[in-house]
Amino acid sequence: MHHLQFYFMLLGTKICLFFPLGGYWLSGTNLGNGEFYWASTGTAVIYSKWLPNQPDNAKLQDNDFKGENCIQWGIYNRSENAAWNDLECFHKLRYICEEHQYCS
Ligand SMILES: [Ca+2]
Repeated sequence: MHHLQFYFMLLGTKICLFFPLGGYWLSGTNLGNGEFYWASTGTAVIYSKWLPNQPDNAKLQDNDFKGENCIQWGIYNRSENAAWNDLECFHKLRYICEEHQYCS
């Protein structure tokens, strides 16, 4: 299992008060082949925590009706846990990176 996927399994709890408006970019995308993968490694997204009715690849005027291709992690209802949404990739959001730490 990809480390990032493991972290999100652990983080599937309430993270509400200090969550930034707009949430975070994960490195997940489906650009290119239609299936979601981690752009940082090219590996498939196995674990997911989509909001209800997501991903919806919404084709809106804002995205020239081209749909949504990047995974956003956000909170849409303060009573709900943070979850995923597919969103147009052009938005400027904070992002979460995976860092490898090595023990000596
Ligand atoms: Ca969406």
